[in-house]
Amino acid sequence: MEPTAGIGGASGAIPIGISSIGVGSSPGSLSINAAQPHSGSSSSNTSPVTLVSRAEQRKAKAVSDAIDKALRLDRERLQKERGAKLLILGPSETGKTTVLKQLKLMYGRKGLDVERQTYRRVVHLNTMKAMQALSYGLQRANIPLEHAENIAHLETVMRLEGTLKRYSVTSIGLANPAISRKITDAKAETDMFLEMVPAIKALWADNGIQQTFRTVTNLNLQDTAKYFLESVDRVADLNYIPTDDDILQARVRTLAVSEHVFNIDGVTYRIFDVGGQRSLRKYWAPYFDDVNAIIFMVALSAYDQPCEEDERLNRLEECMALFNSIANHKLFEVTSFLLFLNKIDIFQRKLEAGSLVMRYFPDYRGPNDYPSTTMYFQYRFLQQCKDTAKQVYTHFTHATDTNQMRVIVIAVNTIVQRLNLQNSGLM
Ligand SMILES: Nc1nc2c(ncn2[C@@H]2O[C@H](COP(=O)(O)OP(=O)(O)OP(=O)(O)O)[C@@H](O)[C@H]2O)c(=O)[nH]1
Ligand SMILES: [Mg+2]
Repeated sequence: MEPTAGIGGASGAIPIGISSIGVGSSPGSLSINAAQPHSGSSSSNTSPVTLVSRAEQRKAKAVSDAIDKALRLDRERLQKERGAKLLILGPSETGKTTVLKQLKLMYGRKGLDVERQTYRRVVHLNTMKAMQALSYGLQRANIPLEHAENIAHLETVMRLEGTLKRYSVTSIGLANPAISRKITDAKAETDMFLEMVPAIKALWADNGIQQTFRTVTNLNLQDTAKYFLESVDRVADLNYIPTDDDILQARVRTLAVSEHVFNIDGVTYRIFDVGGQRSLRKYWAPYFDDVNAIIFMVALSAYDQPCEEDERLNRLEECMALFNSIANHKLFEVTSFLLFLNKIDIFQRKLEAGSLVMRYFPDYRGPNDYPSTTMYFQYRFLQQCKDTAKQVYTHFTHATDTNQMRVIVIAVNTIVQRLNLQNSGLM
């Protein structure tokens, strides 16, 4: 926050000089100082000394007003030019890019139009991967297919493993040739999807796959699998164009840090989206300077899932450890923290289905309901901050829900603006 501190220092220096010629010394207060050296002289006193003094006072005030105005304009220009720098951090699959998509929808000039066509392929890949994961799950759990004729379909889907791997590492707008090489063949991808459609539809309608979906855990299934599997006819249409909701639901791993500029109610934000996988976290550090605010994303629904990179670790425990290292980082001492406890829709569904939080967090002894369990997790996260005075603003979010996110973004903007003003000495 170097420039901000600089601004504060400059504004502190001006009134001292002015006060020496008789103007109030508190920054921003430019009233004529009542305790002047010539105190005692009444307004009817017309001695030349007083007249000169009054003229000087008026002049001093005019100068001080002009300086003050110039400073204010300078501060505003600087803030506008630089914008508030905001990082969206957190582990993989917690919803960072989804929040960014919502910001594009709400404040971007073109919404999600720029990427709309590209997401057609992402939706197709997400749908194929979802059915592939279910087919493997069914085999592993020895669940029989309801209709024997679907065995051929199952084999078709499972044969795709190698091909899908080649196509499945996708990230939009990447400059990395090793990765972009894998996603260049859009037509082949679409053809592959269209060939698969009959198999996907037949299998999704089969009770064996439905049972797998409901009962088998650790399927490595995306949260949005059901959404796309129920939309196969629509997304397989030759004229299919992804809707905003499709794009919000679609999953693409972020591999490179990207910067996006938004104007939110008159404030410019430079927002950085990062890749959350462990191997990508080393690329975060170069962006840690002069950060005004951090949104730290947590997938609350991951409380019963193992960590992707280390099966022995609980995903939420790993997320807490990451929050600990970010929240206590020396470069973020004056950074505002916004903690988004996300995916509350899935979290709530899991609780309603009878999944016990204390099975994964044995120290939790409270009731297995939404208010108590969310309070517990919020407490666990806030406990990670060593500086107990540090303000962390928590929001329980459903990042794919545009209406909920709109309200939250407005609240976040208000908080960031207020804290920014405080830090720059404007409040
Ligand atoms: N149901 C539900 N799905 C969500 C929510 N937030 C995000 N998702 C979905 O979760 C998946 C992962 O979200 P992303 O935004 O790509 O996750 P990320 O944190 O950017 O992941 P990386 O880029 O790998 O770091 C996407 O399919 C989203 O649609 C939520 O609140 N509820
Ligand atoms: Mg992402």
